[in-house]
Amino acid sequence: MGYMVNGVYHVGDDVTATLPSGEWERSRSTVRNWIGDTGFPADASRYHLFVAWNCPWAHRTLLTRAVMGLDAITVSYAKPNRDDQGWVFDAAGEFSDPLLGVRALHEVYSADPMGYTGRLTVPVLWDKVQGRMVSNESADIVRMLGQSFDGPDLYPVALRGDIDDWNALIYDRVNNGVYKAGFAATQDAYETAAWEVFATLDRIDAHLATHDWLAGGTLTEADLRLFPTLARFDVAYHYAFRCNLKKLSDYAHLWTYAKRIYHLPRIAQTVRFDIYKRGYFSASEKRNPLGIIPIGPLVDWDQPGR
Ligand SMILES: N[C@@H](CCC(=O)N[C@@H](CS)C(=O)NCC(=O)O)C(=O)O
Repeated sequence: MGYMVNGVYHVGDDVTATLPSGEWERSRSTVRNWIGDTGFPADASRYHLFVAWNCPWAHRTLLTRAVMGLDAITVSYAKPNRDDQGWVFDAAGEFSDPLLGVRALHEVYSADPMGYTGRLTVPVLWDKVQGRMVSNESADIVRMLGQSFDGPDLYPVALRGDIDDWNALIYDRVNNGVYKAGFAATQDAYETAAWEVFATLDRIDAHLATHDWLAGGTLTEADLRLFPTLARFDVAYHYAFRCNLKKLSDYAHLWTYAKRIYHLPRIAQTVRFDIYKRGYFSASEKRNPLGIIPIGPLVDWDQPGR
């Protein structure tokens, strides 16, 4: 793992992500261009995504690409396990980079003329024509892919207030909440985060008792932002991040809802349960020193949710 200063890669950790209280904090994205801005026209074929299957933030961009039918946006998938070079690629095969042929994500960041400084995160949306990054903020990528191209409206004007409220709650208490539990450095920080995860899942489950979707009567960005955490919950977070009060499959409505999304056209092809396990149970000094991957649980996503 490493970081970059003015386009130069350094091995190691520049900033500790853990606060004195033992809480864990996610770093902020800094490349925030937008499709539709000068120089970034809405032509899907000029863009490329660098992702990792296991990363939930990358997953939401893959989900948006799938739902919007944006196959013209090409994709490179990094290997599930990071090393001292960060996210890396093979020379060939499913974890190679067919676009630039890089062996590490930091080469993508250093190929950007801006001289990037910061952490080397996926996803990255890349402009093949200018040879530069459009954005490394998945929330922006989801919004701009959804809004810049023809397809279903994932952020309808009438539902924006509702969607914004769900997004804020779900980001803090669910998407990032599981990481706050999993990366907590003290008992208190872990318990606070884990209880919040389950209180929020309880609340969402209650909503879904009488609604098919989070906002309005249709699939929106809010659903696509919740789904990556649900897909990883039982196979990874339940055990690897100690979010083990309940499983997703114990929730009557949330589980049906997760399967409803999974069985929509093109969604299942964005999901790789095998890789989630490899990623979240990779060897980590603090969380899984021997890197042993558990055999279970068996989760049956095949029965469609109603
Ligand atoms: N704000 C970013 C966060 C993305 C993120 O944290 N990605 C993780 C993988 S799940 C990463 O690449 N981490 C590498 C690092 O921090 O060095 C986004 O949502 O796009």
